[in-house]
Amino acid sequence: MSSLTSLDPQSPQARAIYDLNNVAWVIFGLIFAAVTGAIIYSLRKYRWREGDAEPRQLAGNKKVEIIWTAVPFLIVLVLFILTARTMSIADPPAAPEPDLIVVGHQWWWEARYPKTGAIVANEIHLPVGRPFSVRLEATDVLHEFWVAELARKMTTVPGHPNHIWLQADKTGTYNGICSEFCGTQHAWMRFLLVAEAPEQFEAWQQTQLRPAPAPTDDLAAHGLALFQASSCINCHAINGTAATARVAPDLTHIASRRQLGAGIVENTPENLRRWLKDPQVVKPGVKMPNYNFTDEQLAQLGAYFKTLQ
Ligand code: HEC
Ligand SMILES: [Cu+2]
Repeated sequence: MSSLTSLDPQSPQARAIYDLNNVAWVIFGLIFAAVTGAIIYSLRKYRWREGDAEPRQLAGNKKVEIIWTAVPFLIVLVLFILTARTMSIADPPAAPEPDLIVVGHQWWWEARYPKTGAIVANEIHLPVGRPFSVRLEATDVLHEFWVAELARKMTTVPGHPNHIWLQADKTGTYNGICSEFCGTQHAWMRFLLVAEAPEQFEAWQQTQLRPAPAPTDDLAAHGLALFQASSCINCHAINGTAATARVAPDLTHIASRRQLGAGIVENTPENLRRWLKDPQVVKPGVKMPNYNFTDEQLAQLGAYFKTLQ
């Protein structure tokens, strides 16, 4: 499990930003040293001594005025050029067709792979070492998609798609967050970004594309029936059942995911049970109602969700 830092870049895009940051700090350091040095020098050299006459006045000195206008201008110009160059590396124009569409919802992330039709939530996979063109959307309010080790931040705006490039140099799991306050559970609007070998990525995608199998045991069959009879299907989709709504996370392969509730708990049978018993206890404010299920119903739903590998 990796951390959430932009000081450990793991992609060409993130490295370009990191390098710019370092150059900027060197420039700021030199300015700080020069200004502080000049102040200390002047304080010592020109301090008032007994018998000193009034010092020579420089107001309106053309040479000095030109120098202290030109030097800051040049510094800003250098920073501007470096930034523009970084932007061309970190953020080249979007590909004509996105590889991935990520949609911010209060408070979870939907990810669609338009080239295959796979739709997942909160756990985004990506083949290692190749740039992915990502279109960013939102359904409700502003969110901000940020995988600190891999790319810049980018706001997701309802009705106005944005774009970033995502790439990971090394296989592994990277943490992502929503980085713009978006309501009660903004802090738990996290996601995992799993970079894996291309064959593994393809296999994962094929798994995600498979419809849910029909349950084979009684308990799970009751779970599916309960799911379809309750209002779950007004919000959730399970491929291969009557549920096709896109208001909430796709549950077709819920059992294959590592976390629930956009990172708030690990996806264990016990946590899933707690979630279904009362999601408001696990994630206060969450946009899913409490159904007051009985223990028997919770066991049925649990048995069914376990089959959704
Ligand atoms: C009003 C819409 C709505 C209804 C109805 C609803 N849910 Fe949800 N559900 C959500 C939302 C939104 C989330 C994601 C919340 C979050 O992470 O902030 C969610 C999350 C979940 C999760 C966790 C998924 C994940 O990947 O984190 C499960 C499991 C779940 N719902 C099951 C159910 C079941 C079972 C029912 C019916 C008994 C149901 N939901 C009814 C909106 C709904
Ligand atoms: Cu958000």
